[in-house]
Amino acid sequence: MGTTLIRGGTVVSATGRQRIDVLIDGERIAALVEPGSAALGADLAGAVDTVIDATGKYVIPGGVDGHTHMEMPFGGTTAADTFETGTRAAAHGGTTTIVDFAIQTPGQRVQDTLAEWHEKAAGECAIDYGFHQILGDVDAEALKAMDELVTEGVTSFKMFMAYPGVYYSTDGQILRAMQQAAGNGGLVMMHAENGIAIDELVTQHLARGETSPYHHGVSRPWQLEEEATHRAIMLADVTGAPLYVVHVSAKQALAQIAEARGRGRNVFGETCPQYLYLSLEEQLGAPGFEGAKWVCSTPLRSRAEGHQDELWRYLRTGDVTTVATDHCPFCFRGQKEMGLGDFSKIPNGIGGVEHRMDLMYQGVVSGRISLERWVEVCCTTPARMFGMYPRKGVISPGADADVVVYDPAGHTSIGLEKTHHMAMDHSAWEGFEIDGAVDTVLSRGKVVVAGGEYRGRKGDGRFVKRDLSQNLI
Ligand code: DUC
Ligand code: ZN
Ligand code: ZN
Repeated sequence: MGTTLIRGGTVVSATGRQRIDVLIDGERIAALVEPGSAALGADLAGAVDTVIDATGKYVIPGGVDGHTHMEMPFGGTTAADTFETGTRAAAHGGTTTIVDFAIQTPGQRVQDTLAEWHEKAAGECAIDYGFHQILGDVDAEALKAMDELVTEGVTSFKMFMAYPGVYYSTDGQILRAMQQAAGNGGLVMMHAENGIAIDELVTQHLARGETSPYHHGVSRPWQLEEEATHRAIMLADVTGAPLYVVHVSAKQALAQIAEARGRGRNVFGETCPQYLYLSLEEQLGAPGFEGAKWVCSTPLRSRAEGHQDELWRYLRTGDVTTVATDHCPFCFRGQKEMGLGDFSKIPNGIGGVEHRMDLMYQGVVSGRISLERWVEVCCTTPARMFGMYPRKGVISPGADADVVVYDPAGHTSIGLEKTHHMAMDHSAWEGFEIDGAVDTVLSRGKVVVAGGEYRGRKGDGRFVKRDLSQNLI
């Protein structure tokens, strides 16, 4: 692998930007070198093994997507991307670390499910990966397992207030898991929707013959996201545990998070590009069964109600802490089609791991967020939040050399199937024109993508044992 110099670019961090060169030695960043600096020898470029010209381009830390579901079993089928295809697609899009979810369902030992997910991912990934643990059955054994997992680098635990009978936890179970996390330093992640009430609404819509994908959205109204978010915050308050609310889509839920943060609570909100750009009316309400492509939970929200603009505002002002994808791809043919005539049978999920960096860069182009905030919410903060900083999420001596050269003059058109690398027969982002393009991607010092071409290998990616100490930002 040797030494690499990334020369001529502008290094962007969460706190600023600087014209400086990046020297990589093996898998790590060795130094940031002032152009023309004599300190490391006048002709550094001549002394290294590889020179990457980043003139006119941004040099940013590799993206960290803290919420993906490769090969996730859901509603009788399995998410279409394997760890191999999904991480390769992520690399194409400038993401160099994912944190995926091992899933425990009732009757399973937590440790066994984590072992199963390790097996699925080992030797398959193009980029580094970590795991959160989904707790689908919080009992005494599962609580004990939480203590064990935090010592094994799995330091965050997701529970569901939705999906009764599948992943759902009662308030009592949530309270117990939060108490455990308060004791062992783990982070509780919450899918905050009132699933009991939602199931009633789903039954009522179907009984009225309202079976289209649009009704997936209206059966999960924002009130039931706001209510669950508030409840989760109150449970966290009682226990003293920090709380990370995943895939927030309703502006009212974010107002709850902002209010808690205003009271000094350790409550954090994650959103996803789909909630910033897409809507109930335009996508879920597309003609015929087309809207199934965008069935996910929490659902896309009404543009008329102004959720998207409010989410951008919260992102700019800091109450949205991170942007992840909740990448959970299903093909239209054969998978989404399982819900023809009954929206409740459409597997929930949107694929997007490949497009997050590009899509969020559009927020910079349109002036909604700064260049630094882009790096902060997509790279640095997820690394800090999930205990991987300063190995990940920053270009600094000693950090892993996960680096993206991003070309602001590039252009990416997201089209039908084969303009992306995800294992899907459609794209939720079809028709999006992206100003800017990923140019070169390095994962621990190795060029894995250059000029749109994949140069890595499956198995390049390693498990990241996460640390508790940086869990909070
Ligand atoms: N939401 C989704 O859209 N898919 C997977 C699970 C979830 O919570
Ligand atoms: Zn969820
Ligand atoms: Zn998810």
